[in-house]
Amino acid sequence: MTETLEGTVVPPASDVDPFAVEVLLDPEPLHRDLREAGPVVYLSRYDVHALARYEQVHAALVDWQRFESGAGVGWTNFRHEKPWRPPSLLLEADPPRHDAPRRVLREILAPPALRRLRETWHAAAEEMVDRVLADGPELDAFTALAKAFPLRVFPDAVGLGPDGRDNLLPYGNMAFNAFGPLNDLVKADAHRVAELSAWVNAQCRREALSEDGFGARIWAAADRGDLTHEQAPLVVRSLLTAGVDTTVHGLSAALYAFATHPEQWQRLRERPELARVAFDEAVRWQSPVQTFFRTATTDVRVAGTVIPEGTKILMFLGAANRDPDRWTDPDQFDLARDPSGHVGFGMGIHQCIGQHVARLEAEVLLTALARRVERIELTDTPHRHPNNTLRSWASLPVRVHPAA
Ligand code: OVM
Repeated sequence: MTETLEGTVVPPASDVDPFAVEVLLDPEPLHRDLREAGPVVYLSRYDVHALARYEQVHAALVDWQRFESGAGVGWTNFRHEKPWRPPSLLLEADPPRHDAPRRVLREILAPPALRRLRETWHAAAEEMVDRVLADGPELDAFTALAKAFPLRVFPDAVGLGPDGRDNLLPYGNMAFNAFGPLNDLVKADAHRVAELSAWVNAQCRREALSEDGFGARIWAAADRGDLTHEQAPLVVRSLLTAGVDTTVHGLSAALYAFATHPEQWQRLRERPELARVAFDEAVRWQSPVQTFFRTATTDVRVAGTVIPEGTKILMFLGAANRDPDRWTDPDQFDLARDPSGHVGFGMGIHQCIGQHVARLEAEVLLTALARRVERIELTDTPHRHPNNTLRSWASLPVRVHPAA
C-alpha cells in the first residue's frame, strides 16, 4: 500500500483471475492472499476493486446507497451493457424499486408462513433417508441427498407443474455463472440460454402454478395491489433462480463438513437441536455463494482508497467468512461457535430472503440423518463442479454407518 500526499491510498494491484477454474475449485489460498494484501486490492485483469476482509465486506454490504445493486451484482455493468435477462426486481434493484417486491416475498417466505410446510418436509426427509439407507451403506451424498432433497420439496412448495423440473439446476448453474466474466464456464452454457430461459419464464405464469404455493401467493399479492401484475412473474423467477442450486450446494457443504468432522457429527447426534446452527456454520465455512459485485454510486473511500464512481467492487463473501480478525480458528467447522454475523447469506437490505426456507430444508434433512446414522465418512475424493459464483459439487462419495 502506498500513501500519497493527500492521504489517498493506492491499493496493491494483482493480476490474479479469481474466476479461473483452479481458483474456483480451491479458493482459500487466494482468499488468504487477498485478505493479507490489504483492505482493498485492485484486480487489474477485470478493472475492479476487491474486498476480502470481513470489516470491509460487511461495510459494503450494508451501505446500499454507495454500493448499489441496480447496475448488476455480477461483473457486467448494466449502465453500459445489456443484461442477459431482464434484471431481478430483488437482487438487481435498489430502493425504492426494490422495496415492494422485497416486502411481498419476505412475507411469503417468513418463518410463520413456512410452518405449514414443516410436517410435510419432515416426512419427506424421513422417507428419503430411509430409502437411501435401504440401498446400502455406500452412496453419493451429493446426488442421493443434497441434490435430491431440495428437488423433492422445493418445486412443490413453489407450485410448479411436474414437467421439466430437471431444468431447474442447469438454469441456476447458468444464472450463477453469469455473474462472472464471460469466460469458458459462461460460454459452455450459451447454447442453452434461450431454451432454459423460455422454460423458466413459462413456469412463472399464473396458469403454470398450483393454487397453494409460493408462486400463487406472489400472484395474489399482485391482485391485492402490493405488486403490479407485470412484476409478479419476475418475483416468481427469483424463487426459481435463487432457490434450488443454493440449497443443493449448501446442504452439500453441511454433509461434507460432517463427513470430514466426525466429532461434530457426534455432537449433532447428541443435540439434534443444533441442526440449524450447524447449517449456518456450514454456510460460513464453505460460503456456497462465494462472491457478488456492487457498483460505486459515487467516489467511495474505503480504508483510504478511492474507488471511482460507476466502477465495480468484488466482494469475497467466502474470504470474509474466514477472516481471522473476525473469527477464532476460522478454518475450523465447529458447532460450538456462534456463526451469526457470517455474510454467507449477505447482509443488509439484500440479505438472502429464502434463508428460512433453506434452514428448514437443512433442519429436517440433518435431523432425519442424525437419528439413523452414527457416522459418515468419505470413501473417495469428493468432486467440485466449477461455477463462477457458487462453491458447488459434483459428487460426495460416502459410507454411512447406521445407528444400532
Ligand atoms: C434473483 C436472484 C436472487 C439471488 C440470487 C440469485 C442467481 C438470483 O432474484 O433472481 O442468483
